Amino acid sequence: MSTGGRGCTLPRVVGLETDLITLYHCADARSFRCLWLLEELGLPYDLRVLPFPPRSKAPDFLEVNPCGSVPWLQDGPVGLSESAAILAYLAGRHAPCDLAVAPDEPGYPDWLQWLHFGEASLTAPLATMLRYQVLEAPERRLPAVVADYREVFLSRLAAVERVLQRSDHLAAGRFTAADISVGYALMLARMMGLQNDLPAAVRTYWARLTERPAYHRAKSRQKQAPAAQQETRP
Ligand SMILES: N[C@@H](CCC(=O)N[C@@H](CS)C(=O)NCC(=O)O)C(=O)O
Repeated sequence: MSTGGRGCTLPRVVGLETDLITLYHCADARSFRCLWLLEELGLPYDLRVLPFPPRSKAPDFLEVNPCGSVPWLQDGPVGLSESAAILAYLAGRHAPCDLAVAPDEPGYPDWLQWLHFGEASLTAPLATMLRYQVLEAPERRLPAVVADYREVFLSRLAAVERVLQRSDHLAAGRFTAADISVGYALMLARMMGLQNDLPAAVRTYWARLTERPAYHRAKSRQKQAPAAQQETRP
């Protein structure tokens, strides 16, 4: 049993502790969430940075993750491909546990909500925008779809703003993996030029998140990959 960190008495699976965690990643893709969390946790890990999109530029990766998407986290026999699930898994299983919120803490429902909101409600519309604004060939780009999903993203951000007007963090009154999940969506939104559309409380929150040393370590770690892997974006 691990006893480090707040409320952390989670059982560990025999065999996992000795295996080096491997994270398959593309620069600034959703797998950045997992990279950031690994840096927050201070765990040793092996980072494999792939060119984007891996399904065409690193086809061998399909043998690891048949979906061809990043992240892919390998921890001994455990393989996971959903970034929010990976955050919950790592934060719950690897001490210190302040980055997770335990089921018996009052902030647990909020933690689950924002952990998943960051991906399902915020990043999904941004990914649609990115596809039809940047990734598709010019003749397949759809400005109307981009405009619609921009509105969807901004309207959903109002829910985040409401929480941040009364709290510095999204759950349990402390920095947790839920902040990483939503924080990544804000990072992507800024990369897509939406920084001036973010509400004031959200901008202040983002500035606070980027003060975290682990965020900067994650940014710098992904740059240490070979130059050939740096040329692409999600
Ligand atoms: N819901 C998944 C989405 C994973 C995903 O779509 N990742 C993108 C990068 S941000 C990707 O790998 N796209 C390339 C592809 O699917 O071929 C998550 O949260 O991890």
